[in-house]
Amino acid sequence: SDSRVLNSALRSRIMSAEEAAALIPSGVNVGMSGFTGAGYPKQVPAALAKRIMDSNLNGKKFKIGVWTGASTAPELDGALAMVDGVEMRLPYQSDPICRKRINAGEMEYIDIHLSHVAQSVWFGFLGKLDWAVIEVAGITEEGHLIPASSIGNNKTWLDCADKVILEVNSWQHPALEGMHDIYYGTQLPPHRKPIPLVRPDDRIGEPYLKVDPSKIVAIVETDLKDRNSAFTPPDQASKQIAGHILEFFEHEVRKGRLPRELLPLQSGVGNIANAVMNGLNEGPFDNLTAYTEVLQDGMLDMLRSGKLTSASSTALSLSPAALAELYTNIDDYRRRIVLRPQEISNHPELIRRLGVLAMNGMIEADIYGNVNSTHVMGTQIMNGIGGSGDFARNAYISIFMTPSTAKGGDISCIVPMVSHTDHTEHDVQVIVTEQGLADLRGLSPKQRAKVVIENCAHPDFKPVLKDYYRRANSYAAGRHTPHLLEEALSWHLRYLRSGKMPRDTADELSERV
Ligand code: 0RQ
Repeated sequence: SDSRVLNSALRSRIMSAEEAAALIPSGVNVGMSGFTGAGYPKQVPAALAKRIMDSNLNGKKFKIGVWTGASTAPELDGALAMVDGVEMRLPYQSDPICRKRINAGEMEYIDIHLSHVAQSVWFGFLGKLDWAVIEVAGITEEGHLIPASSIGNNKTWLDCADKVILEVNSWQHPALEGMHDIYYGTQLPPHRKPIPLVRPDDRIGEPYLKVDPSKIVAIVETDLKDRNSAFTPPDQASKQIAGHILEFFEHEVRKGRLPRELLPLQSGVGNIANAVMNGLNEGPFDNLTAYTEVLQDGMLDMLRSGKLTSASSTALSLSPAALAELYTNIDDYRRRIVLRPQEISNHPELIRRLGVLAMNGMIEADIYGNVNSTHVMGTQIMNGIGGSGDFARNAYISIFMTPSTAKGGDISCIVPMVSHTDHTEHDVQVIVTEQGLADLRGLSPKQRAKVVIENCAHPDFKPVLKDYYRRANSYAAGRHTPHLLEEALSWHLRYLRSGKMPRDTADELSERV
């Protein structure tokens, strides 16, 4: 047969998704594969969701803890959230149904730095991991697992779980074999050693995941595609943001603070991040490298054009068209792309050593440079911090970017005080909007405020921000980081009450009366 389960002893454990899902009891923690819409299990979670629904209809609550690499797709997060089957979700999600449940208070969610997840499990900080459900591209004769289109936390899930279910997906291209680098040298304190990676494309591990075969209770054969959506062509604002970043890099090269081939690039999720890669692809820099966690279409374009010589990531977040290109020229890409566990792709030691240039999206920034990446109006989770904190804190230069306004111009993304803080002023060096770029290195809080307002705020909100800052600087109790505490979050309150943030001073003053 054309089964990808080549190990004969394991072949006896092949069963249907329904049979496999029937083995998982309520109340357990399940580590699942998946990072962005890549490499997540596609049949067992859906079969489990059906079982949970039946159980709920019979009046018996059935809930599990769901731990992943990062976000997944409707077949996993959507299906389990739909039937209210998730007690606790971690560490990153972006599914609309899942998000709704969390914001309605119906699902617990812990937002953890992606590099912290694996070690937190090893330390025992998150409780017991009972089960693992992992998608792989195949099982070798020796019983090694060929990883699929993402690695995420799979190594840790396979090592720590008591019981393992594998989905062997024949849609995953067999030529992925050899692209992965699984590092088995991580230790726990006080026995940790330096991780021997000094260049972004170094291979320091093995191409396969290992698992104790006695833990494998089920193998489900599938043939279903990853769901990564296509990117929209860059809009005007994204192009302007990309332009400001390119200009900044050129300036840094001229100043001798960056080499001509820059330093390894990290680029976050979404359309703006993708647009910046498009900009770099047309820009003046050559022989670039990437040390990142998601490899989106823009980076693949740069690998194809030769601008980028190599890329290290934990997941392939490619649109169907880009994936087709990858597989057409897989023999070339397999040598230039390395997929690693997320504890390595996002490792602070390695990000600091390599001097990564971190570029991430944000929801809002305040005038002093604090950044909110996760919570709309301070309380509603969007996705999660993901790897943005791993990179921002340890980068050579950490850049955060956003259009200057959201929701058709009713919201200013530059505010007096962020309504939730993910990245403090100490971890944020550059803020970029379509209006311009604020380089905050070497500036005190008051100096920062002037540059952020002047360079990044939208003209509709600039006068009100300037007025806030002027009054704060005159009346605040302390003049180091001047704030008017009764007014600092009034912009968000105003939006929640009236659907608009204040645009001019008269407007703002009438609100306060
Ligand atoms: O919502 O679609 O409902 O209108 O937020 O905003 O402008 O499309 O931007 O796709 O780049 O996402 C921070 C969410 C930005 C992302 C965030 C609303 C806006 C829209 C999305 P709608 P855009 P992006 C590596 C790094 C954290 C994780 C991270 C993110 C939606 O970048 O999740 O960086 N980052 N990981 O309307 C209210 C504001 C708003 C706002 C935007 N100020 N107020 N709503 N929106 N600004 C990857 C991983 O870790 C896996």
